[in-house]
Amino acid sequence: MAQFDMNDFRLDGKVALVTGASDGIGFAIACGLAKAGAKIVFNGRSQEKNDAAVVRYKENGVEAIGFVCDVTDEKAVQDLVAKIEKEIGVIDILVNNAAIIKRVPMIEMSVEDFRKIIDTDLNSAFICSKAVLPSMIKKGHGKIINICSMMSELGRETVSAYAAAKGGLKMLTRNICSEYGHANIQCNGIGPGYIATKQTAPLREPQADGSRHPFDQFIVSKTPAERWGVVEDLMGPAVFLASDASNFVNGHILYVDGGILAYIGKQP
Ligand code: NAP
Ligand code: GCO
Repeated sequence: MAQFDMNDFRLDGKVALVTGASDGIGFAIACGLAKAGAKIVFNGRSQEKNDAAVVRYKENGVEAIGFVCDVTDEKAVQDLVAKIEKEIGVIDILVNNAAIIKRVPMIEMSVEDFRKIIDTDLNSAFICSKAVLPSMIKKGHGKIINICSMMSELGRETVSAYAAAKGGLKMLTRNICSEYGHANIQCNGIGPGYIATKQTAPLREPQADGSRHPFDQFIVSKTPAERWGVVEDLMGPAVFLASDASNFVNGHILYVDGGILAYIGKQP
């Protein structure tokens, strides 16, 4: 039997594109992949945010290259991928991380907002994956990691579009696996639980009287780990799914949620 090799977790020489990685979960995942040896390319919509991110990457010991590119714009994504392939190399690892959320009751949500969220959180993963797959297939391997959500499994008030997109992203993950597994492409998802980032800041804001936000208390009581996740919690799972150590893991959603999905909730 072949010896188990810890180097299978290494990503030396691999090129990783992490979308929407100027901050938050994408930034942390990119740092994790870089620590494992990958070359990091990221994108965001703002040059200013990208420039600030490059400085923060440097402070974390990571040489990242940032591009302005809107993931909902197919032509811009195709051009970006062609540029990366020409100047840096074929993308070995794609992390579809960019997303937006709008919390509003469904009957008050405009169809324009609903479409924009589906476009950013779901269609973008189709656009980016479609752009990188041909070269991955030619090269004979590839890793696509889709950043899913608790809302890939659960609903809740005010997040209809986001939940629809993240549920769809779970199935896009399984479909990419089904369609391209034969070409040695692994497409998996990471489903973060509730993670302390700007996206969830409004849910953690202290109340006027200084007490904790009710949603903050709700999440801590719903989570067996009894805390919010931090972005660093996503680094190890992302490295695993980007590495050869997970070459027979395909179409899987790895929930990194402190146990939320396993738990019925605190008894009264
Ligand atoms: P975040 O800080 O808002 O990060 C999202 C990033 O996406 C932003 O930095 C934004 O960058 C980028 N982005 C948005 N629209 C874009 C577009 N059209 N083109 C390119 N980039 C775009 O949120 P986060 O909490 O880190 O979330 C990251 C991912 O994890 C998302 O997929 C989110 O749904 C998922 N997630 C988050 C949590 C959580 O609790 N925080 C839990 C589960 C899943 P620019 O503004 O620079 O464009
Ligand atoms: C919300 C949150 C969630 C999280 C995350 C959960 O309003 O319920 O923003 O959707 O961000 O995706 O996994």
